[in-house]
Amino acid sequence: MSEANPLKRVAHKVADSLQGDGGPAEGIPGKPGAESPPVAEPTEPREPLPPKPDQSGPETVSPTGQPTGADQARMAQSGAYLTTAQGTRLHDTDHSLKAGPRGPVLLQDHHLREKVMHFDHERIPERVVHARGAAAHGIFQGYGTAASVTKAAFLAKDVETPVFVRFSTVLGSRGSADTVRDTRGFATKFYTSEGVFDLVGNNIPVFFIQDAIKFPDVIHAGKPHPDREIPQAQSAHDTFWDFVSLHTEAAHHTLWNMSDRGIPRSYRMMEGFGVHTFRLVNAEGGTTLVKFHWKPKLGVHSQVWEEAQITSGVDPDFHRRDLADAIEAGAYPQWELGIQTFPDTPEQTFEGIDLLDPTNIVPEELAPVQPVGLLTLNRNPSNFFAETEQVAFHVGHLVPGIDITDDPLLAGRLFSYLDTQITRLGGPNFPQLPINRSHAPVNDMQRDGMHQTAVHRGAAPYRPNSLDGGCPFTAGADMGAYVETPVRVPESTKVREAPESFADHFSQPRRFWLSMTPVEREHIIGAYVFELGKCYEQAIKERQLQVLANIDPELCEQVAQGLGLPAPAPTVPLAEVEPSPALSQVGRTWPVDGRIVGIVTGADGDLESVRAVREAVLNAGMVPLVVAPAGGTLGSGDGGVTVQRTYVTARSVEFDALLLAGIPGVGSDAYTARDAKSTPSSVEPTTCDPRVRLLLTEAFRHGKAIGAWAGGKVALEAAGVPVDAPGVVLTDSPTAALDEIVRLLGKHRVWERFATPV
Ligand code: HDE
Repeated sequence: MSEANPLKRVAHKVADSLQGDGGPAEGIPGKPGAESPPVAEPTEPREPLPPKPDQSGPETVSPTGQPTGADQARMAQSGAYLTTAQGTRLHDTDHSLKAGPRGPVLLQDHHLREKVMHFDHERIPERVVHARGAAAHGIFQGYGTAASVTKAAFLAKDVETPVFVRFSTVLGSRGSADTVRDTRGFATKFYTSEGVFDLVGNNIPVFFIQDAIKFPDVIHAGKPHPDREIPQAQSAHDTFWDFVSLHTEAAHHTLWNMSDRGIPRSYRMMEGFGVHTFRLVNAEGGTTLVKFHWKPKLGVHSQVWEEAQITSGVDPDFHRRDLADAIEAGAYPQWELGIQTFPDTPEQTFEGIDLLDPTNIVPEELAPVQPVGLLTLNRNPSNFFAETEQVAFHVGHLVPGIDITDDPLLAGRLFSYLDTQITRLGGPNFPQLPINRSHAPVNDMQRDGMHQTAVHRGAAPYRPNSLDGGCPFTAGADMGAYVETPVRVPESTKVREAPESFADHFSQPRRFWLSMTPVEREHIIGAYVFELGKCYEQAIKERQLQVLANIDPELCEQVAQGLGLPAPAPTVPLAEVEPSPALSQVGRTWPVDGRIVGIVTGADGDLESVRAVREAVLNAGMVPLVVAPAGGTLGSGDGGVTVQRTYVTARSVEFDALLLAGIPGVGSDAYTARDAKSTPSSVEPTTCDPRVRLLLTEAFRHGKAIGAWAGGKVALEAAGVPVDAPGVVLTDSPTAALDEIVRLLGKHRVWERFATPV
């Protein structure tokens, strides 16, 4: 890779931004080791700072029709003097007004009351589902390849549309951990020239239920038990498995959750799916049924279960941090938007698959995903509350060229997303919040209501009128109006029933199971054994085993064995389905950009090789993190290397691969007598610090590549890592080790290391 390679620059920046606790932060005032003096609290008022560009909302025009710049400048915290909410300058905000320094606080302290009153109301209700999330701004660029099936302007060739994307877990509260086993939300707001389009999808292409009327039930079952409010952000409990074993339509989604898809490595490495079938409309009025897909440029990768569990404790913000760090460093994550297209026939089926059933996928081998545009996330939010928390998605935010189908799950969502904002955002005016504002001019005749910020003009907010010159007028389809597709509604009778085709609950999960490689199946079995093993009720475990038997007897047998229960026989004929290799995450090679490589060294480590390998990692577009016994700098002067993690702060889950530079731990100052006491007697304590041994054994168990040279072999042996195991690279030189590590990382994990080989 050449010097000019932007990835190299990016990796350097990531490495710098991940300084962590490692001592001198060059150039950062106030940090030890920096050249400039520590920053003192400013005492003199300065000229008011200009508003930060990223503090203004994404909109170009306010609901009043005024440019919003001035308004935003007022709201941004950019002036020199502290004021009350009414703009009056304050002279003290640290002391309440009292009758003497030791006397009672006076009720007349209007500043105290205003300040505390506002604080008391800072929280809003968290989302009833998808409460925990992280988001980023970006750009979507249309390829123009969808022109024959949709007239949507933002999909036209080279059209650039600003977007805001929020990723989330479903079950956990706002403060829950990122790496729990769960479905992930993948919601995108496109600020198109024709109004806002929201694609509110998940990282799993199917859903638990076929009808929205069951949504409260499935969520009640998945959320913590109502008496003790435990467990948090988990599906491993009785009520969840009670519900899904009684509603066998959930078998497919649940199987995806139990697969590696339920524990993504990073938001940047997840697919996204619109789930429902949508209807696209072209300029001539022709319609096509489609399923939306997001394909990550970095590939689809996951953690392993033990790694995810450790991460939940070590770094509950793992995914949030990963996304923000990557964007801050300029390693912008990218996804291609793709569509699977199907003829819009009255049956709305494709190759026998009911397109209105959201528990179904259509294998990519039958309907290839055709790329229609590129999403790049390139800016972090500047205010979590104003943007990530206040963003309000809605499946009914549609633009001309994109229409809905009669999927009964989608129908319920069309109600729910507007409704929920009334509670969460306090009224009907949430479209006026900066993050939600359309970039197309808004002229909607909606008036008043809680939190109205617009000062509407005109005397006649109704149509038709003669007082406001007849404005506003409605437009035709040829003028960019959204016109519902005139779809024929079948003649029918009012019933509470599902179509017969919705009754097949097992052939689709069976296809997923058959498409998995042996190692992925092993992970799925482990996940079921874990989750059902956490249930107390025997009847629930037995009922779920019956579901598994109907998917695949081998899957059922293995899980039953883990639970110590007999495996039931299938109660339905096993479906004859072809596997879909596209569903497997194993077997392909992906870019290694932004992968984190830990370079572990000891106090007496080989500084030369640390330097060389660090440079080589950067040049490969990855992020090196130097791990040493203590923080600070290794070596001195120009050749000094900053330590980013110490033996105390490093944990294997942060690294995609490890390199051992020298013999970690020998002679280390940090290796104290206290540590020695906890060292198992069978291991010679002077050969390797126990924390390095933990790093190595975990990385090894989790299928991560490990490179070593010179004395590194001693550390591996001390940790009990077999030096001839797959993915353990022992070479003469650091750079040779790295070449092999890059090759291994392209496959994400050393899959051969798991008990069941690929
Ligand atoms: Fe949602 N869902 N959902 N959902 N959903 C919400 O809307 C709902 C479903 C999804 O980052 C809520 O603003 C119903 C499928 C995402 O802000 C709520 C049904 C899919 C997000 C709601 C579903 C999703 C939500 C809660 C069954 C994938 C987070 C807060 C019919 C295609 C959006 C909010 C964000 C959020 C209702 C099923 C995705 C209550 C009734 C299927 C990514 O309105």
